[in-house]
Amino acid sequence: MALDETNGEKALKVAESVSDYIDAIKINWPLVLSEGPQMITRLSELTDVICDFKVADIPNTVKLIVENAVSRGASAVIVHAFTGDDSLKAAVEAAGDAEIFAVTEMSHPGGKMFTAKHAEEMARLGVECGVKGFIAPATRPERIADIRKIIGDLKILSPGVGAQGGKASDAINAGATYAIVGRAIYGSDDPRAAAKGFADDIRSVL
Ligand code: O7M
Repeated sequence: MALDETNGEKALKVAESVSDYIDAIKINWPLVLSEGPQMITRLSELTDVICDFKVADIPNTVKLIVENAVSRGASAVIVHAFTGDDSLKAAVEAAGDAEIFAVTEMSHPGGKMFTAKHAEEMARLGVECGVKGFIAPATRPERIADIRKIIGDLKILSPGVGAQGGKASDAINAGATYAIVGRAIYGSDDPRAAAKGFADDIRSVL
């Protein structure tokens, strides 16, 4: 679940209510900026936490961000791949036993402008640099399949399900390992029922 709810109390309530239907919580800047990085630690007491900081910087800064996120309880950190091999390797080294996931093509319409053109290249680079998985768009399942051909058994986490129009089972059928769902769960009147709906949809194709 992508927990972009900015009210900390509500975020924790949603997280608790859906914890048995999800594999991990992805935390991004909206919640960290509104409630502080201690949210990473709080949520890590419930389930695995993936810090989606889309880190895009020089190796030293990447290292400092990844180390900090992992020391607060993150099981994984998401980075951009366009920064090149030295920054990607710095992320992997700084993560230690935690995982690094790299973004390939982004799920929104603007993702076609630049990221789509270099997605395969970025996937190849990520494999070479030792990342554990990739982000690929549920809004374009055929692109998940393209990335899957390059990365072998590594993980694919696929955002764009629900609010952006993608379907979790289509993403899984195309080769995704996990679907990332945000607003369609935490913004729902009944987050638990919504999470169950996505889990059922995924199970239907496993
Ligand atoms: O389900 P939503 O649309 O409410 O939320 C989707 C989440 O996935 C949100 O946290 C985005 O920042 C993130 N995301 C995308 O939507 N598209 C991308 O291409 C990449 C990500 C992402 O998670 O990157 C790591």
